[in-house]
Amino acid sequence: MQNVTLKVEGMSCNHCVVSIEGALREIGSKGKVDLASDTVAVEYNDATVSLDQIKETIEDQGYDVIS
Ligand SMILES: [Cu+2]
Repeated sequence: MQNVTLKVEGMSCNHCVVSIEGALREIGSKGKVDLASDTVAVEYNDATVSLDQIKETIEDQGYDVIS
């Protein structure tokens, strides 16, 4: 398992949390949004999901991955 914490812009409420965490679950990873620090902590298996895929998944929900 790999762990990464991404800085994400545009998350503001519980709806954002549900969208992002749900989308990450759909690609087989586990995300935890922290609205206070604008970050998403993601746990994933890099044999099945790439970091690029994770970033794309978050951006597809309408948010900007800063780092
Ligand atoms: Cu929201």
